[in-house]
Amino acid sequence: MKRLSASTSLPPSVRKPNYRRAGLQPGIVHLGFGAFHRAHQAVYTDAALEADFANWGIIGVSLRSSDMIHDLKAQDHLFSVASRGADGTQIRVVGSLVGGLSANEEREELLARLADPAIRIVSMTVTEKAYGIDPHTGGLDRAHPAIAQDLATPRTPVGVIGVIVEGLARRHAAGIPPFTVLCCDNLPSNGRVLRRLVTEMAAIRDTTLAGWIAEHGAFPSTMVDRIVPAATEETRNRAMECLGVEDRLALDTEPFLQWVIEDDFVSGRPAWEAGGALFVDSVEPYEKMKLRMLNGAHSMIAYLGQIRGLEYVRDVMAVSECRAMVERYMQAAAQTLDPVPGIDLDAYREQLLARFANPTIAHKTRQIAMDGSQKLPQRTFSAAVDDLATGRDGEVFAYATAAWIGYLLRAVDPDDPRREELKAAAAEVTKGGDPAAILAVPGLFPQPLLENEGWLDRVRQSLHEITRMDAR
Ligand code: CS2
Repeated sequence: MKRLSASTSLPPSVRKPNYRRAGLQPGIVHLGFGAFHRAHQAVYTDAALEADFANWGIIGVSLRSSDMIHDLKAQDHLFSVASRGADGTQIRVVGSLVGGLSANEEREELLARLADPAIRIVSMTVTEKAYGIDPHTGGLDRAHPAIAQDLATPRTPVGVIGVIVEGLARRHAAGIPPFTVLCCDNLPSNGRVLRRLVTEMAAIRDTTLAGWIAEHGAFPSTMVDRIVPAATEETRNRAMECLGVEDRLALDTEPFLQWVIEDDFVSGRPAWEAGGALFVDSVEPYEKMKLRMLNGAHSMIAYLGQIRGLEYVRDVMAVSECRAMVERYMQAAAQTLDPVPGIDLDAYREQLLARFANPTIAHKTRQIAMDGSQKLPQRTFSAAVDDLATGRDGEVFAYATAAWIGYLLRAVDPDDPRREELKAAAAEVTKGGDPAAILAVPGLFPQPLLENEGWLDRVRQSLHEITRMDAR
């Protein structure tokens, strides 16, 4: 079967890059070339290049497996994104990628690129667990495997922070301005978090380097949103039917997409507003809204789905008592927020409910259920703390917490970087029937929750309910 390439003649219904792609030079290195990046930042950059052509091509980097990079290179860096919703399906072939690197196979090429003055932005989507954040301090976790390795051998880094610091060190040594570091993961104040991790690691190497980064670097915070299920054989087969050629990087996603960015870049940026990106002074209110209302509800749906044997988010939304719980969750989460400029939270909630129920999107509850220890603190526990602080009872957050614990009790091997601790704690809970052992896992639950007997009781009661339901 022929592969998608620059010479493929695509059907007229497929939207193609409408700019001089052959002349496009790289300006961005993106770490974490996965599905989310392809359906989000790559699409926004495609729109920016169409509206205002400049050298902002993206080099996609995989820090772990190299398969997708091989596929990218074999397809002239092209791939398709199908947005599927009530109005049917729209397919777009994205042209904003101009290169691909596998960090394992091409580490030196990657570091040379990061030191190239043409690269002005380094963006990333590497998931929460990759950063090595110490849950107690919010700073660098020196025990995190990649952090430990990159502190020992900083010139051949393997982790995201080590790669950024070595890239910046080379630029500093060569007298080149730093690149802007653009974090696109679901972390609160992600730019601020990144600035701290990068300067902390740099300071361990060389305080002059750290001072230079602190003074001249930029780490804008961003809020990113688009539901992008992991691609399956079915995705690729459907893409083949629509394109007439094979696309191993094809994706299905929803029509909705959103990007809110702090406009703080060292050496310019693409005209992402052409794709609908919103530039603001402070991303925090948007980020909090999305983490608590979307991601928090998403995690609860994932655990309820896993417990009830429901494969997709849409299946959970089709169970009326689950849907009602999700709606209550979103309402309670909204009550913990300050007003978000330009956003009506009721309308936002209604839109989320419709997005989760989208019948054409097959988003696996198993995919969202992973890495709970890295996700729930900012999605659920911080909202519970704020809810209790205003005199409310934190009930839905207790229920969501119990759903996670219920999932841990039945999961044989939860997909989580802290799986060993969680498995040991879950075994204790199974023995004694009280969730205390999970609540005691260090650095997970904020102190105000652990000190609130009423809330802890609610977690216990909900866990009883949930495990009874499980038994049924
Ligand atoms: C999800 C997110 O997997 C998860 O944890 O909650 O990936 C979610 O789909 C995105 O943040 C939506 O923008």
